Amino acid sequence: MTLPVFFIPVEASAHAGQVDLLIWTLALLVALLAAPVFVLSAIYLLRFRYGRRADRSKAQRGSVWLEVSWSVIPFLLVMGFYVWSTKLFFEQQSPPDDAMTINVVAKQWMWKFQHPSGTREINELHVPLGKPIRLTMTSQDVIHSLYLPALRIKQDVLPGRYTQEWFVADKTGVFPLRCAEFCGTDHSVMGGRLIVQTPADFARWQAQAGADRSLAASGRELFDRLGCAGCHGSNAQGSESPIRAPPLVGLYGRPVPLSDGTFAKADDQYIHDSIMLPNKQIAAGYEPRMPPFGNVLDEEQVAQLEAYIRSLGGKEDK
Ligand code: HEC
Ligand SMILES: [Cu+2]
Repeated sequence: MTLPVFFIPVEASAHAGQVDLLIWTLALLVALLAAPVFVLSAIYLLRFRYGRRADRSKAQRGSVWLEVSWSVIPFLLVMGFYVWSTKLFFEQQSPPDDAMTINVVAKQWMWKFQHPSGTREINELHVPLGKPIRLTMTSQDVIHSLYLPALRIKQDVLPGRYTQEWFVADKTGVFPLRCAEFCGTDHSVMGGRLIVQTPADFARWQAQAGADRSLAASGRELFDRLGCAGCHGSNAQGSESPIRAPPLVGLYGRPVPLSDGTFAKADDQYIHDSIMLPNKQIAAGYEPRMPPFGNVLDEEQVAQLEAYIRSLGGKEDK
């Protein structure tokens, strides 16, 4: 429900329409509740002002029913909005399983995007119409926030941690993309464009943008180049020498027993931390002998290694 109001951005997803409907309904309700208060205040202020000879003999002493109703009715209304907005919030937290994952790395002062096909772009994000897209985001330096006004979504992007947001764009076109968290000198120009294309146009763009090597293939190449294979085995099957390291095949999405007796789920965050800060969580039955790669790799490379490890099996990734 886009009202023709100049300061409201266009809606480019069904979610955007739902957010607007919520906000407009809330605004309307507040206006309906506030209007009588202001109007009656003004009338009474004039009518019973000092020195005016109005009839003050029939002053109300209060009414239990009135008081109860103006407490209970707004309470129920507010609870209704609470349920409504919470439902929207949870929908926005849970991307569907068939979502396409695009990795986002924020840094002072640009946005970098990596598609599963391997295509990379800076400050521009091309997506196909009608397909669920999940953005897995992290920062190379300070806190940023990825804001897509046309989709009514905004999420902080933190160093050392993954956050996500997802959407299904339902309108082709070019929409603004912004950083919404003050992040230094050039924060104000840290933005770009979201470009929503029909699936055919998107495929054409991807072909000419040179998707020569998938994210997972780049990860595989890094895996060999960085010597991960030396410990984890050439196909990440695990090895006994020189240092015994766990196999990474089938790791993704699985619960991993840790040396302190607890379990961790091998999600993107776990794999990220296993590479960058290996001593944070030690796999049970192994020595903490893996060197930290936190100073060696940037976030884009970690995303490639993760894509490779995901491709080795475990939970499907599309
Ligand atoms: C010197 C040997 C060595 C090298 C090199 C090495 N690792 Fe490891 N890795 C280990 C050991 C030992 C463990 C188990 C102990 C731990 O959890 O830290 C491990 C654990 C892991 C885990 C967690 C596995 C699980 O089952 O919980 C991942 C993921 C991983 N490594 C990825 C990598 C990647 C990617 C690289 C290359 C950038 C790499 N490793 C390089 C030895 C190594
Ligand atoms: Cu920023």
